[in-house]
Amino acid sequence: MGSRQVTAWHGKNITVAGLGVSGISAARALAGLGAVVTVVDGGDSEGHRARAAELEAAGISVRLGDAQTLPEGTDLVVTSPGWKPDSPLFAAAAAAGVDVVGDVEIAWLLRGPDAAPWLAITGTNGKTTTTQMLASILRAAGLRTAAVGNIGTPIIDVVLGEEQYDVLAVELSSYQLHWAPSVRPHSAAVLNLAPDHLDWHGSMEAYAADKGRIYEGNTVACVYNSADKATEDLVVEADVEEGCRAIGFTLGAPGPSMFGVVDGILVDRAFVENRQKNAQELAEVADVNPPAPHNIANALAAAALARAFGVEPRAVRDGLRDFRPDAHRVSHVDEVGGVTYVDDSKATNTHAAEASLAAFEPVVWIAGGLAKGATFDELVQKAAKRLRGVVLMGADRALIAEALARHAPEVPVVDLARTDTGAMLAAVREAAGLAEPGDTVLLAPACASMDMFANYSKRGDAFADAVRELAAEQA
Ligand code: UMA
Repeated sequence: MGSRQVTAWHGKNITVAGLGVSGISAARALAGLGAVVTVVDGGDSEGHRARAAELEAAGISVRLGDAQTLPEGTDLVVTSPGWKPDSPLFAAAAAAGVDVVGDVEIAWLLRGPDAAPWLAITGTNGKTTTTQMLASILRAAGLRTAAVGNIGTPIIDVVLGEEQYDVLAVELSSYQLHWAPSVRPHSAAVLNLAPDHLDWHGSMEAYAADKGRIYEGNTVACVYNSADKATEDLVVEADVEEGCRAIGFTLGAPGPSMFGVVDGILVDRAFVENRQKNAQELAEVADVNPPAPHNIANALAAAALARAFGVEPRAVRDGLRDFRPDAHRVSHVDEVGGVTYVDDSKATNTHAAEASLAAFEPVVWIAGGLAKGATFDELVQKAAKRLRGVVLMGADRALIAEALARHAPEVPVVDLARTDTGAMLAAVREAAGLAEPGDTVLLAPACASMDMFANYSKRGDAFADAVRELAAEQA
């Protein structure tokens, strides 16, 4: 596998799995390089057909409604990240002796000799925010950069585009890392590791191993979270270039070769002269938006990667000050009748929901959706004391209800069986009924959204709309 078989694209029969963001990018790029491309997708919706028509107009074949059969004569399969490794298409590829790689692998193989190095970020939570913070810091340093990857911009588009970059801030999901064996970032960070996407990976070990690939071949720094030993273990196991250093980050005072916080100041004790004695001040905690503990950790990781690339301290401060978080990440929506409504629709797993529940008390929690193989006992145990009440919705809500019955039987729970478009308004009304003035109603589903919404941002929008409707009703 790898460059040996996939660098000569011309005339190769390449099957692209998935007609989504990454599949379209890969198909166009490979067709542009002279490959004979067929895109296959299990879906056959109106949206799929519209996208297929666009590709077909560019001479690319598309087969909809069959995600299983390998097109005859396929030399290589290039998959979108969401396809599970045990998909029947890949079994057919294996049986035919055909390699499967991801679009990120293709992007890596397509880089020219002067290509911009990658500063890569993964982790169960915080990776999009950290990637954006890093890009902001790099820009403040006057570097030409872009935030790419799982964040939404396919890396192939940037690697083959006309714009020149000095360095890329690359968000990589565990899925992308699984399908990208050759990627060798300049430096990389694993922010944290908690059970997520276990239905895709099969086990926590397999999930961690895929995340750990991000450290392979790093040249300057492997950045880990000193509060999360699993991330440090991945550094120890990685095969890196000679001289590459392990750099930890901590919310406490840093030791040598670490980033941390001293008296409200973010400091670097890694990329300084005489790190046994010296520390470099980078920014104030107040420069981080918002200055919540998990986000300070994100800022430290971004700072560590930027400093590994040689960025000056002042640019770290300026970049952090310039950064504004995206919507649906612990976003304040409104206050209605003395109750604060907060949208953390981005909390699509238990680890993220735990971090946001820890920030509010008393809290009425709106949760549920697709559990992705997760269990909820630990989360409910940790949050139990803060809960005024819970409103559950979505496909796997029974799993959360069972955990609540086991660990917080005294907490009132509303089980909402509705999945129609009015369901979120019903959930917000139920939550308002449970809340008392001074409480927070928090949407932190601990689950993915796709059972009821197109994505987490649509779920967050539905929540904000429902809160506005509630405010109008009570005005
Ligand atoms: N499909 C099948 N069969 C399957 C699976 C999917 O036919 O078994 C088809 C679907 O019908 C659809 C297409 O494949 O048409 C979708 O492919 P995809 O799910 O890989 O999604 P893309 O649109 O290519 O977007 C992907 C990432 N999606 C996933 O990893 C699920 C996007 O991350 C990423 O922004 C984009 O590539 C560009 O790099 C999203 C995400 O949710 C934000 N990521 C997960 C996360 O952050 O937790 C990992």
